[in-house]
Amino acid sequence: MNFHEKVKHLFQAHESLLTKQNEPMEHSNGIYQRYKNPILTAAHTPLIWRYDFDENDNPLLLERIGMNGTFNSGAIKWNGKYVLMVRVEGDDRKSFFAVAESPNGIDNFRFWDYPVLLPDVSDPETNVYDMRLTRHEDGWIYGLFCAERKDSNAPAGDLSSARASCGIVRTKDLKFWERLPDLLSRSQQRNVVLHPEFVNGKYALYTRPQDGFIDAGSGGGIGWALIDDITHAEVKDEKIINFRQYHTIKEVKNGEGPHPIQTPQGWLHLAHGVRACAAGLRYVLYLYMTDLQDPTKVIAEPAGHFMAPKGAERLGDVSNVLFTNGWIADDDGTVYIYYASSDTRMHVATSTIEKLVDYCLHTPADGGRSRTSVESIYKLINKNIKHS
Ligand code: BGC
Ligand code: BMA
Repeated sequence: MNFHEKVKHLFQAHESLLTKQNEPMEHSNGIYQRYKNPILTAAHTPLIWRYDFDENDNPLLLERIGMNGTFNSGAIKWNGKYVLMVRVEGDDRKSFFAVAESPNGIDNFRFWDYPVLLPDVSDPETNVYDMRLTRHEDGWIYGLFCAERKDSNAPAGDLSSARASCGIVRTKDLKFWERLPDLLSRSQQRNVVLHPEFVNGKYALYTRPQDGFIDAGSGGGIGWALIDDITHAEVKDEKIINFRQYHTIKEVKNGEGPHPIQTPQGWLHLAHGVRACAAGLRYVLYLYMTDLQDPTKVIAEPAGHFMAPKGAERLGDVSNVLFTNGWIADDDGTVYIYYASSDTRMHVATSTIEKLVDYCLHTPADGGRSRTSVESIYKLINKNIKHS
């Protein structure tokens, strides 16, 4: 094959991957529907990011810049399209953000030609990831993400200690991004999410205070903080609204996923919970609901996980991880849950607001003990078996 044939071949294969139809999986628990194919993988990234197509400069047609993974995406419905703000990670372990859009939310996702070139702040970060998009009632679309820097206090030779803080950008068109100063906070912050509405006239953030870069330490769970000025955002008072708990799926860490969806019965939240086991950290997704009038008050929380890594999802760069920071609620009540598996690829699952609320309100809560779990099963059996 000559150079031009090889190029043609590459583009044809890429195009057939991008246009591959997705199908629902056969099994569903009724609550949500998984789909067969991942919606975005490293192979979906544009060829023009990776290859130099100038025959003089790249006669062997080698890939020049490798892409390692596409995961942890923010999501928004934009001009009738399902738009993801994808965490793309290169082979160099640097993550960056890139927009991909689909006409139907389940397949045909396609990256825009250029990834996002984030403006810098005065203390430039090393790495960025996990952007949450919020269309706020102030008229801006905000992107909150984790900005990571090497820990300058780490002892010499420790090249892993880092500090996580929350970076903030905003836009009106998803193209031009204005960078605001990072969130000021006493503790490290990853997984910060902007609530879509003002609360008491202030911006409201879901936070996740933690003592160290990896360890939550005294950080009790998902927090809540009101912010006076988003252009100089500072966490002054923070209260924990969703606690970590012994012997649950969120014993070690938890964090808000995308911003909650407003429903007639309350705010519907999607989050991740982490526990430690011999195989490392296990990340699963869970749901909870808070009061419409008082979004800091939890009104329902089913026991256990809503989704956990399954089958091929279990394996990847950081195995045994499901993570989410994006979902889209359509006008007809359909919910598109965009989740990543094992820090490697993106998937979609669909549900409806009605089903997710029903799941939250009618799944037994965690009683905290094996015995209470059996009691929940007894209740159900007794309903099902009519004793005469
Ligand atoms: C990685 C993240 C990870 C974090 C904590 C970062 O360096 O990029 O994916 O969540 O470390 O382990
Ligand atoms: C975290 C997250 C994600 C990642 C997960 C598992 O702390 O912020 O970036 O998916 O770890 O590695």
